[in-house]
Amino acid sequence: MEIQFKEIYQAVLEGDLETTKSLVESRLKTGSSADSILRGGMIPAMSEAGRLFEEGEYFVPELLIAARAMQGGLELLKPLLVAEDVKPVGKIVIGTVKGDLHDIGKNLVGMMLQGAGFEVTDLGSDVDAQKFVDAVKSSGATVIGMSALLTTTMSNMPSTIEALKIAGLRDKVKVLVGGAPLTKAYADQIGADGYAPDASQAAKLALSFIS
Ligand code: B1M
Repeated sequence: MEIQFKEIYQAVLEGDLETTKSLVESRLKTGSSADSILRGGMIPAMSEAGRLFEEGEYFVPELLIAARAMQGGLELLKPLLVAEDVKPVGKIVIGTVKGDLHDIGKNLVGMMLQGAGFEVTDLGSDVDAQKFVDAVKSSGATVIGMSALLTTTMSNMPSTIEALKIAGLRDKVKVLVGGAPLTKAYADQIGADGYAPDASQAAKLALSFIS
């Protein structure tokens, strides 16, 4: 975190949406670039929120409100980031697999990924294999993130990996999986590139894929 963005960092970390938005607006008015606010204050705050979550100091609600403050700030920065031509650190397509409507965890993963600087294409829930592949083609993403909350739907993950192979994309795209019933062993068994037990570690793993 850069000291000049300490207040923004603190506001995001505390999940204070209104303060985040007004501080971001005032920093923009006094000449800070959108990129410097994002990388100097907001991204470090989300990564600290992730660390606190992993250590059991933050729970899902705290992480959600921090992510909501982050989103509020991002909305203000987005048009300027486009104008400043700031490139995302990477592109990722995420979704909950076919037959599965649980999206709270997946949304949290998406927010953490955005917080880490990714351009996220969120396909929502009940996403079939071909839709993942089509989104990779149209977005140019190099990572796919699949979420499943049901033991009956996690078995739909391998079909996306198979569809990537058929489309000739398997060696160009890393596959990240997660969700309550999943394990690292299952991820290995289906040939995924990684498994993350929570949103914070999903963002870390995705970053490691592209570095
Ligand atoms: Co459902 N549901 N549900 N449900 N639901 C569970 C999952 C269940 C465990 C409840 C239970 O029986 N104890 C059970 C599954 C049992 C099983 O398969 N073993 C279950 C069931 C059975 C069902 C229905 C079949 C019930 C019915 O209709 N008979 C039905 C299925 C509908 C369908 O999907 N087709 C159903 C429906 C629903 C609601 C619609 C009512 C609602 C979902 C609303 C929504 O998501 N918009 C719902 C909810 C809320 C739950 C519980 C209560 C909470 C899930 C949740 O949001 N957790 C859940 C019980 C529970 O978990 N205590 C349950 C909070 C969330 C932040 O955690 O999603 O685990 P989670 O995400 C974590 C990690 O897993 C990880 O990071 C997240 C944050 O750190 N993670 C990833 C998740 N995705 C990741 C992806 C990654 C990496 C990490 O990389 C890409």
